[in-house]
Amino acid sequence: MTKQLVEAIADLREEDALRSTKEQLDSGANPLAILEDCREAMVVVGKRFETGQAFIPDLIFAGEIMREISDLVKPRLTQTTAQKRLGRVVIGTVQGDIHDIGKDIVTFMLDVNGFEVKDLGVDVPAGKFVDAVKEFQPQVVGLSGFLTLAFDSMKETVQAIQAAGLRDRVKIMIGGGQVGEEIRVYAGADGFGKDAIVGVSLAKKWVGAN
Ligand code: B12
Repeated sequence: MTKQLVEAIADLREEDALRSTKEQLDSGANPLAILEDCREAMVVVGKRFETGQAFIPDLIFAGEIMREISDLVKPRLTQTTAQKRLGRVVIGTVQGDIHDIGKDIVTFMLDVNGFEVKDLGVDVPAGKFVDAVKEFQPQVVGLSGFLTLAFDSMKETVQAIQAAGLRDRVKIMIGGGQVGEEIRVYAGADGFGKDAIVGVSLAKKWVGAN
């Protein structure tokens, strides 16, 4: 982890953060390590928000900095990854939740690793996932959510897919913030990913590409 980058993002020093990112990329740093630093910084911002040291505009600004950094990092990832189409994934942030920075990273990583990805966006109702499974015929569904209330939406989405008779056709992975094994069991999903890399590994395993 690069302390300098984590601190620059956490302190909302946009120019310093972007400069540090460019310097690291130019000196051959691992792009994934830079994204991990961003996530670390977001945790710091989140803690400051919890303790009243940061406010909503700060969260928004931190999100913008993170997005700008992702845009710088993405082209470096594309150069090193596969082009083949391994399978189809439907992904979205579940109903009631609009956090999409992590979901967008997962979407991008799946795409550059050879998956065809249909991104349904944010605040996606269960029925919209069901419709997308029918139309797009994915092998994998990815549910993202950061808020505690997203856990119920994830569960409802899995149940809706089951009620539509489609559960046997798809593997479902969840991710975002606090999601772990306990939430996976609660939601009735097949797997969870603590980051985008795990998401890609799960999807590859499920389509038999590992
Ligand atoms: C940026 C941010 C925002 C931005 C979001 C911008 C955007 N476009 O996404 C804005 C300002 C809009 C926002 C709004 C709110 N936020 Co906010 N936000 C954050 C913050 C600071 C960072 C989140 C983030 O982007 N992290 C970086 C990404 C890269 O990490 P990630 O999402 O975890 O994704 C990675 C993995 O989890 C995984 N992954 C993610 N999805 C998936 C999916 C699959 C299938 C897989 C396999 C993997 C996977 O891969 C990703 C990449 O490695 C967090 C604090 C924190 N702890 O991080 C609070 C936080 C999530 N927010 C919080 C809150 C309370 C809110 C608000 C309710 C505030 C309010 N009072 O209005 C609203 C909610 C609006 C809503 N309905 O959703 C709380 C949530 C508390 C809770 N447990 O419910 C947090 C934890 C802050 C806090 N400590 O209080 N927020």
